[in-house]
Amino acid sequence: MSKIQEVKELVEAGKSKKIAVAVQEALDAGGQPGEILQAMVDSMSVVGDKFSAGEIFVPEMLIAAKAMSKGVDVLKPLMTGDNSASLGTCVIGTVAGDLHDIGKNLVSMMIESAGFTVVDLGVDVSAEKFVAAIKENENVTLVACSGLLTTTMPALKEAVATIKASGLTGFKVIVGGAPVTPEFAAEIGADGYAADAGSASVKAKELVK
Ligand code: B1M
Repeated sequence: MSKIQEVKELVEAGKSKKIAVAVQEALDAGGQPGEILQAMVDSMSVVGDKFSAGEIFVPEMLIAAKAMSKGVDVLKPLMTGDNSASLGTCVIGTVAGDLHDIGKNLVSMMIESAGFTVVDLGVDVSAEKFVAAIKENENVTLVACSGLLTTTMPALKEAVATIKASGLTGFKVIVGGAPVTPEFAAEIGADGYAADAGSASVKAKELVK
């Protein structure tokens, strides 16, 4: 079995204690960080499919997520690149009612590497908390809201509406997450949308230029 395949299987099985070593071994065997990350993202899709099929339940999803996060920790220093540019501060969070943070953390990592200072509010972030963070932090040029559940899409809408209605200026709002479409992003008044972490960093730079 290739080292990358091993990483994939360890994430699916939620083996968080073994994952850091396996990711390092995959790197040592010549695997590229992006390729190893993609393997872990693919594993989470498999986990999601198994959950949908009733083959696994929430605890198994949770341990797979923990394993993936530990694997990402090993890759992070290799993926953040040159962040000497200063594009201001990005306030990021997963919206109210939503506890999914892996995608948000990847977006955060890529946005940081694009040259933003990132203030990560975590998960289950209320619209008011986004607004408070924009007020509390200096030079906020970007607000990034993530949502992974169809049931929290209204919370995304509320976050964008509350941020826009706050009267605060000087920043753009980007939204994303699996159920979000460019049409939905436009409909709720977001300034930008991205489908994945890589395109989020490209869009982020575009928005603040
Ligand atoms: Co949940 N979950 N989950 N879950 N979970 C999904 C999302 C689901 C699709 C699984 C399924 O049914 N197949 C489903 C949602 C269905 C729907 O809404 N249509 C689901 C469900 C139903 C639930 C619960 C309701 C289950 C329950 O309790 N019965 C519950 C809800 C809890 C809550 O949030 N209130 C729940 C709970 C959980 C765990 C806590 C156990 C765990 C999350 C742990 C954690 O994140 N720390 C979990 C997990 C792990 C998943 C799956 C398996 C994996 C998510 C993930 O990390 N993917 C997921 C199935 C799946 O995704 N196929 C599933 C990998 C990650 C890299 O991708 O997050 O999509 P993703 O991020 C991408 C893009 O979306 C995008 O870029 C990222 C990187 O490329 N992106 C952005 C994300 N944010 C962005 C922001 C941007 C731009 C792009 O700009 C700001």
